[in-house]
Amino acid sequence: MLDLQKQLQQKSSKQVFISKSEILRDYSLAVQSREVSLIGRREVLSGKAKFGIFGDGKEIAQIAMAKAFRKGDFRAGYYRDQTFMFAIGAATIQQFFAQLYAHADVSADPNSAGRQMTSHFATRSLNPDGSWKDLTEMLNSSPDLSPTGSQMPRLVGLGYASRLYRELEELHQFTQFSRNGDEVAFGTIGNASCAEGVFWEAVNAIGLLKVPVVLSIWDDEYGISVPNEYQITKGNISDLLKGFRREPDCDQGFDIYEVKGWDYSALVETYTKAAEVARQHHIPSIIHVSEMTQPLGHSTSGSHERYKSLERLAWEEDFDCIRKMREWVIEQRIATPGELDQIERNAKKLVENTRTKAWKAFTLPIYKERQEVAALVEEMEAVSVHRAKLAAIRKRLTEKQTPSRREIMAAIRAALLALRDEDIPAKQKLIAWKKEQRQINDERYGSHLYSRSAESALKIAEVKPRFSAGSPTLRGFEILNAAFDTMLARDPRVIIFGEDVGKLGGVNQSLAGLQAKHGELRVSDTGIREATIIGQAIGMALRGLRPIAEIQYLDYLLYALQIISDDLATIHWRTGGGQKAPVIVRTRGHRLEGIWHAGSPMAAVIHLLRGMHILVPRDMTQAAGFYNTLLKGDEPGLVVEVLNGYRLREKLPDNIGDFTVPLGVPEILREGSDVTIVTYGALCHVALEAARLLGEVGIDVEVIDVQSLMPFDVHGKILESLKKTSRILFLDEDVPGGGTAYMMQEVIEKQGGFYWLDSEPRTLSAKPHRPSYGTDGNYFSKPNVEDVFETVYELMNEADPGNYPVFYR
Ligand SMILES: Cc1ncc(C[n+]2csc(CCOP(=O)(O)OP(=O)(O)O)c2C)c(N)n1
Repeated sequence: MLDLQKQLQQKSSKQVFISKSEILRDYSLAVQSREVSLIGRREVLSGKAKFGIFGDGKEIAQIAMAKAFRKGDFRAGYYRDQTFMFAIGAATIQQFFAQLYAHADVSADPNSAGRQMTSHFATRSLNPDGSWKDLTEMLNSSPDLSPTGSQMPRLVGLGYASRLYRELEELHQFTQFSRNGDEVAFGTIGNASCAEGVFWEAVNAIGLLKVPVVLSIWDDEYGISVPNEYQITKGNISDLLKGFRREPDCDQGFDIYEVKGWDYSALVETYTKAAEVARQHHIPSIIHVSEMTQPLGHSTSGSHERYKSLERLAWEEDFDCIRKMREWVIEQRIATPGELDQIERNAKKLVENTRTKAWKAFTLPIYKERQEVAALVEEMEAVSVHRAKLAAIRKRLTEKQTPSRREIMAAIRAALLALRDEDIPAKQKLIAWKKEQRQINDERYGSHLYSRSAESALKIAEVKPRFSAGSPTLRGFEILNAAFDTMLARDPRVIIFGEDVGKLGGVNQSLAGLQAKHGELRVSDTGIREATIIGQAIGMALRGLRPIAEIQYLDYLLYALQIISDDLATIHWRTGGGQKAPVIVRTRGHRLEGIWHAGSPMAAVIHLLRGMHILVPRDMTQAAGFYNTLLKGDEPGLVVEVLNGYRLREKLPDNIGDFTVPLGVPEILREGSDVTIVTYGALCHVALEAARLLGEVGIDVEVIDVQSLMPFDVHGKILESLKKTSRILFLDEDVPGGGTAYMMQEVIEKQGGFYWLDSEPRTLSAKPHRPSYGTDGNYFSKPNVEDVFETVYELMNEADPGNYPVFYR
């Protein structure tokens, strides 16, 4: 420990040398970035772009941070970081304007293909075919999101990955992702966002995991209009963070620095020092950058004069970081005022020229599309009896100075409406154009919700489980244990963690003994911190690892749902296929007891997690098969294991580590010809028992286990069943109108099941209240065998009351 202290002291006494030309380059960049903000704001206020949020007032600190950033490092920041992104060369000014205009083309806006609002950055970790690039040769940024503080959970994992890559020898081979775990994760956050719970959860996790993170707090004393005194106890975040401070002779905790946002040389020195310590010793630091300003106000949505005092506004002018740097440069005789004026003039010119280029590139294809449509409408005008109407539509479309695709499409639709009673050849051309462009636009705005790579989970070939005479019969948890053991042995990138996962081996023992066998870093305990358990997994997956993050019970997934929904599920789509995070979230739910151990909020999951696969295996063999499939794929997935399945006995497949269960393929558990029951998870057994009883009264029920809610029945197997039975019941343990309504829409609307129905489609779910405690509470809260029996019986009674008279009410 003393050695470490000595080394650290030597580091901190090191002077950082910056040449004059570098200082002037930095000044020029800061001025350019400010100009980007000013012109960007103008573009929004003049109606060329919809919304603007910029990094004005934060320029100098970000330039300093960029100096410490190395290849392989990662950023997890937020919408203020444009100067940093320019400084490391991971974003250009032209790309910035392209995103401001929402230029939906990945070559113009590589951050988000025009899908994210301005200043939401991301670098491209993937090749166009979805395979990984060499991340150690890149300066990386994970993709930004707008919910304040949401960059924090993944910062934990981005840093933790370095620790794993350094400390696990078996990972040293993955040189495309790490060189000895030397990579630092740089986080940035606004002062007000430090009031978010995830901030504290992440800081605590980073501190105790001892990961190389340099976290900057950009403190301009406000969160939109609300000052620090309403955000932070004592009004000062550094004061509050003192408890996390590392003691001099200790390697636990953070190094905490406070530095002014306008003090160029102190900032450079602080970042250099903090990053070196993090890189070499995996000691994290927090850099509280105070006295920052926001000269253009929070965003284009309002002006700060409404809530800042005149004194504050005057102070912000005096302490503007660029002004301060200018004064310092002159004072140090690095340049004369005249030379700096010239730099400022050049910067203005450069930014304005670049903006013009970005605008032209954005509008050109849209002008071209408008021209094509105008020409087609004109062609129709020549022969149509509705000439006047068409001419008016064309005029409206062409006289707009800045056309949008929305207006082009609306004009086409208006023209087709005008021509509804007239058939002319040019109309067909217009319809064909509309159809083609619809497809292009669906792709332009919606591609990459799921992977398109060779590893897409939907492309993973099915390998059936193999059984032999010697296959033992084990309890469910032992089946899973054998499966996880093989996964860990087969692939060193597989890392499993969660609450009670390590030493105890999981609350259901499915990981028992695996920490002892594979080591503490491969199977590890975490604190009770669901959001950052997921964030840890996201950051690790963004850096090439294959995390399996456990959330102890499905009901507690809600703590992490925001981050899974906002971040994980959208990563691939919101970067236009630029990044992927194949996280496996493992949890368990449904049948246990009481409100918070027996819930089944499946609709919440289904509707919030588009972009992930949602799997609900009915037993542990199916679960193992799903894990194998997901691990061969490159997409995130959620697996909900059935709580009461751990003690049930199943046959262990001989190929436990290799067999796969295909996604989106339901399984017919029982064939029948009268009614189809569509269900999943724990209710499979309930449905089968009800089907047995119904068989006794002459009703032949087909039971289908959906098992993969997303993707849902990709081959239309359920429709085939419905064609046979023409009656259908959707059954689950979610609230009424939850998972059952989702399944009904899939089959009745999407698959066209409506046309094959002889009875109205039915749903049977749990009650709208949460499951009540105890055996009886459960019986009257959730669908049971008798409920299923009666619901199906009613369907048959309606169809044939003579043969199926009601006997129970
Ligand atoms: C979860 C969430 N709540 C509210 C908002 C609306 N919002 C956007 S920025 C902001 C203020 C953030 O202030 P701060 O963290 O200090 O960063 P700054 O914008 O000042 O750089 C708020 C309240 C949001 N984006 N996300």
